[in-house]
Amino acid sequence: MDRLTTLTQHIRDAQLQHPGASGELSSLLTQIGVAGKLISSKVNMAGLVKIRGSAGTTNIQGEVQHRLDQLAEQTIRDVVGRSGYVCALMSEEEEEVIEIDEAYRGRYVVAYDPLDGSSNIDYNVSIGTIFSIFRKVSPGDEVTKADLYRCGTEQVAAGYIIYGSSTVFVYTVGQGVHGFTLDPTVGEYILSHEDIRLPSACKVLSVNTCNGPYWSAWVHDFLGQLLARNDDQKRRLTDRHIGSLVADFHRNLLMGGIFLYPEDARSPKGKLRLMYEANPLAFIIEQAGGSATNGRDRILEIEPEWAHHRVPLVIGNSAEVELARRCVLAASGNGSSESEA
Ligand code: AHM
Ligand code: MG
Repeated sequence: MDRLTTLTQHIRDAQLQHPGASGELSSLLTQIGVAGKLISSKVNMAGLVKIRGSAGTTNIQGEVQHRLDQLAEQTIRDVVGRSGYVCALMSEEEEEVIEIDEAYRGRYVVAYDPLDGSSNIDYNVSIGTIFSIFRKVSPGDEVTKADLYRCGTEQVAAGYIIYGSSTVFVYTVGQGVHGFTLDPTVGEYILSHEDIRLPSACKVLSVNTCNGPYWSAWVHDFLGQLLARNDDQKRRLTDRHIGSLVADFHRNLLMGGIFLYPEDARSPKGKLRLMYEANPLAFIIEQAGGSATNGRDRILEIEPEWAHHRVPLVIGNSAEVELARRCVLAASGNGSSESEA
């Protein structure tokens, strides 16, 4: 019989490779898993108790907050914020950085999107929680800018929990990417996707094509080159787009594919947020053998200006990410995009 591995065991085994480690990061990841279980149960109850619909408020991004967004936010604050392992939280739902009370203060900073895929929340479509973890760098108890606004290369862990047909926790601490499916009958995450590697062929294209009228020329060039791979003999690429980044990313990670949300006339700086959407997924995709760019730079090397810094995002198979970069360069008059990936 195959041996069973729980999330807690897996995190502890990873920690054994760092004998000097305090175990706090392992415990923090476990607590994020607990928050994920609580959010998962609320998501599953959404049609049964009155937690669907708009909360009648908007967040810092001007987006409508759903009641489930707020429940997920409160759950993370209660579980992770009082875990004793974090000194600050940065949430999509909160304009300001949340400094943790002295009594609970620990050594880590967590940036998170409590419930990604807001536009799908009320329609039984997959949504998820995304998180990124940094270690506090400045001495003393005070949380400084140097602790908060860091490049993605400094992340010590990142992951997401997807609430789909099952609930899956995916994480990396820089030793590969691993996925665990929640067994709801016992409330435990069980290893189901060990050492995920991005398939070498890019089979899926995920983009909101209704933004076409607002795109820059390079996006049309890029998509034209991708679509030209299909001919009457063979469909090499197919379109799959959910509209929940976390779900689109998860499917592409397992199938091989490219997701893009480029800058456009409506969102000149891009729509997605660096610290709690692009950075954690970029860490994961690189660990799985892929890449992520804003069209010019590696996502993980972009310096955030603030918690809600937005970036264009192209993420997935490296050859296609590189093709996107060439299209951007060609559009700015610096080379040709033509030698296809
Ligand atoms: P959210 O964090 O408020 O849900 O916003 C981010 C979401 C992503 O999950 C998704 O890729 C994108 O917004 C969809 O945006 P659009 O509706 O413009 O296509
Ligand atoms: Mg989001």
